[in-house]
Amino acid sequence: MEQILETAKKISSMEVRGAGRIARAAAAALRDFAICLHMQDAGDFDAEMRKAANILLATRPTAVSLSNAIRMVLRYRSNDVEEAKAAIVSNANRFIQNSEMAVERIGEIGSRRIRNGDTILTHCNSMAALSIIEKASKSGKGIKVIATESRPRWQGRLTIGMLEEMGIETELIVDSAVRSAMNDVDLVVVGADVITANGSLVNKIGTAQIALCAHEARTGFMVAAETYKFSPKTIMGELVQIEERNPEEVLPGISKYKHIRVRNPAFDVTPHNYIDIICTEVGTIPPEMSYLIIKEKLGWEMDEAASASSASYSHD
Ligand code: RUB
Repeated sequence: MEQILETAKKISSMEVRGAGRIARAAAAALRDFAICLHMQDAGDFDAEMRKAANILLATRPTAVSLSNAIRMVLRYRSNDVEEAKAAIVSNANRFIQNSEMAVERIGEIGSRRIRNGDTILTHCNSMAALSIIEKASKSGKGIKVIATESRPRWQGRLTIGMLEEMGIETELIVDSAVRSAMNDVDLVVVGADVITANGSLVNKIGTAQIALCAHEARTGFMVAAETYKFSPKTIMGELVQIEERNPEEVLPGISKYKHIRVRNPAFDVTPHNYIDIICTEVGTIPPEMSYLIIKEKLGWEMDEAASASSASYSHD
């Protein structure tokens, strides 16, 4: 279980972060764990895999990519340990490969909506959003990017490092400068931690106020989201849990204050009516079509979504 605990630690400490990367890391950890498990009894093997899955699931409560990846990897039916292992390895490898291809495809599709000369505003550090920006630039469009710092964890600094590598002209702004920058922005492009059944977006804290500003300024708002970022559980009416992180991330040394409480929600909810388009690997969709992605692309049955709502995790 050591590798699982190590991956879990990397995810909860945010050494591995971003919904897509988290999902791929969890899939790889489950695959490697299964390979190393030496057991004869299929029931014992299942129980160990479930235990490992639950450890990974507990790391970041918001990212649905994590639970979707885990369900895809552990989709096997066998009473033979070796067969179960083979299925897990193949599921995990397929998930990782498809996930990487999805980010590429999103870049190709989403970049078509970017025009020569556009200024793009992005928030946090999203591989899917950056894929769109990179593809637009590589296709010869002269674009400029405005990136937010993304307090308290400064993911914007990762973003500007990547944009620097891509050779794209970029301005870094503090999160609270978004409204004053918005008049110069042609399109907002952000990633997603979760897309709900009604098309709302859960993403890095601050995304909702950017969407509000964009809406008020009549600036387009595009979300880049692989289909495994859509949440089947929300079909059953379940609300997305917003991760509250350690207050020390916002105010180091908080214990010296007696009367101060710090809140540190990591994500917020952007209502679907502030989103123009969601760019997925299967095409761009209006947020209202999210329900269909969950039903048709993720292939979740209603009873599966219902059981996922009542249990923290269960495999097929
Ligand atoms: C990251 C974040 C990203 C999404 C999408 O939050 O909100 O916008 O996860 O990222 P954190 P990607 O830094 O807290 O993990 O497109 O890379 O999956």
